[in-house]
Amino acid sequence: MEALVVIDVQNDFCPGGALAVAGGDEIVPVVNRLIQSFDHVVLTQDWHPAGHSSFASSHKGREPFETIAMPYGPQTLWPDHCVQGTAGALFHPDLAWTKAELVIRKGFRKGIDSYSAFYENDHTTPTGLGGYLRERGFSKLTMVGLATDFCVAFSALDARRLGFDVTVRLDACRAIDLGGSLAAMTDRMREAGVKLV
Ligand code: VGL
Ligand code: ZN
Repeated sequence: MEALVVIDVQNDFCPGGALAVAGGDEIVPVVNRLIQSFDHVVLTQDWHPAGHSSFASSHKGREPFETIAMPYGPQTLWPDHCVQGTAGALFHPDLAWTKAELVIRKGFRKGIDSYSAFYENDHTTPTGLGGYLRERGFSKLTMVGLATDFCVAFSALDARRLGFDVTVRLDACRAIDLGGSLAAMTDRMREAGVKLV
């Protein structure tokens, strides 16, 4: 069984948003066509409390896009984004989300970020998505969304680690590309056996 996993197609990751990904809104019609063509669709939603530890504003003297050491490893700092209950955290208004069978929220613990839809950034705290998909009998995942080199890539790598067959549709993704992150994460995905199409 096969599912489409739509990652973080939210206002703050689209032009005009707090952490805008270039061309982020361009994927919406492409993602909508994929949603139509799949029998099963799952969405993720980046969902941070105000004052989240991944926000540069939570660290005195730090600027967005710097990296700091957190107890669980290096963490890139971001502008405040996808704050729970704000307009920026909502799905893009044109995203055809009604068909989704599950919306999984991530990044809701103040002290740890979660790029991956499967594990928080300590790479050990599960979100529950792996168990959900396995229990429902899904073995094949297609992933799309924002951003290619962060939440999509870490989700795809974890899904491979959990034994799923994973395809990333790059035409339905856009990247942040911070310090070569797109090339680095594309290589890591390919090495892990993610099909990039
Ligand atoms: C994301 C940075 C911070 C993403 C989420 O969805 O790729 N990136 N939070
Ligand atoms: Zn985030």
